[in-house]
Amino acid sequence: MLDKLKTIKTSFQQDIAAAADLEQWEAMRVKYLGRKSQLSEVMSMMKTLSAEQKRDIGKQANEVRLYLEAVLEDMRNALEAKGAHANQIDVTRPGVKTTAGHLHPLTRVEDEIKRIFLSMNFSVVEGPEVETEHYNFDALNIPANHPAREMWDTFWVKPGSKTAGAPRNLLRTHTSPMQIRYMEKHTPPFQIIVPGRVFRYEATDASHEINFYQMEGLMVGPDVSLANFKYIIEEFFKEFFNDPDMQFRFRPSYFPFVEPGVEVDIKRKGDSKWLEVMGAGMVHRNVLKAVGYDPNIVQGFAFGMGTDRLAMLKYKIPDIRFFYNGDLRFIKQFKK
Ligand code: FA5
Repeated sequence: MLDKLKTIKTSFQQDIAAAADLEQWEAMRVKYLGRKSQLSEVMSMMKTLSAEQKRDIGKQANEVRLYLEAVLEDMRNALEAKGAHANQIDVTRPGVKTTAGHLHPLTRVEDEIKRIFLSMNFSVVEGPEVETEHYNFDALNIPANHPAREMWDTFWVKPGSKTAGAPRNLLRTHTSPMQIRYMEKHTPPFQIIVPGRVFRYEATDASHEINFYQMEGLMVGPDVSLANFKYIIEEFFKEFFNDPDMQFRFRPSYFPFVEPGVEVDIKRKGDSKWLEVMGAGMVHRNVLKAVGYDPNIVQGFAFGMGTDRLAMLKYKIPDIRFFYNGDLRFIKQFKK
């Protein structure tokens, strides 16, 4: 047994010199100190020995074990130090360029619109995308069966079993419901814009999506007039398109929640045609009354523009669907 212990030690000394990495070190540890090692075989044979032999051989076996452990420990420290060194960063190597993300063009345009209106003392508020029929239509002077509902092809939300019989929900077809929600809770004077996503159940083409963005505007107070609207909206467009000489046309139009209603067209430097950019008008008396205002004391204007359409005009984008198809070759062109 003593011989065996000696052999273990010498063969360990030869083997260990060859351990070049932590993996080989681990194999070595298992071979010499593991449960199936020769050393543990010697240990397990001890019970067959006399008490005297046990003391003597036990002592020697223990010494060998301590020796193996100490050498292995030193070896591991050395290998780890070497490994750590190998992982150090070589600062002289050429760097790998990191690619940072950037804002989607629609977000940029929305931010720009907000910036201009904030500078004119408007506040930004937002509303829910799933709306009730009441806010999207009825409260906006568009009762059920009113032919004007045809103007907004609607995605209706299927009522759940718990909501059966409750008023119908829908995906808002415009940001105008927020006019009502805001007026119900606030007292004029105020001026707000409402950015947001809207949905329409219609066929898509180069200028129509089923999901797009609008920017609503609402200003209410004593003596707010169409002339105020004209001034504010002209200031906005001149700044947005950076074109102080652009031309404007205010055409009569119809939306049930405004009276009179107008459609705004613009013609920028270099444009050959008039471009339609928004619907607007003076808030209808019925709408003011329905939210508890006295239309003889406060008046207001409201407008709604298509954020996507403005982005298309600003960046000369021929097809609205580019915004939504996730093609990075398109999106990446809008890196600042
Ligand atoms: C409205 O949605 C009214 N709520 C606007 C309004 C607000 C009028 C306040 C008066 C007072 P209209 O359906 O025209 O109106 O839509 C407004 C704008 O949204 C359009 O001028 C257009 O720029 C954009 N738009 C409409 N349909 C689509 C579509 N399918 N895809 C992309 N943009 C659209």
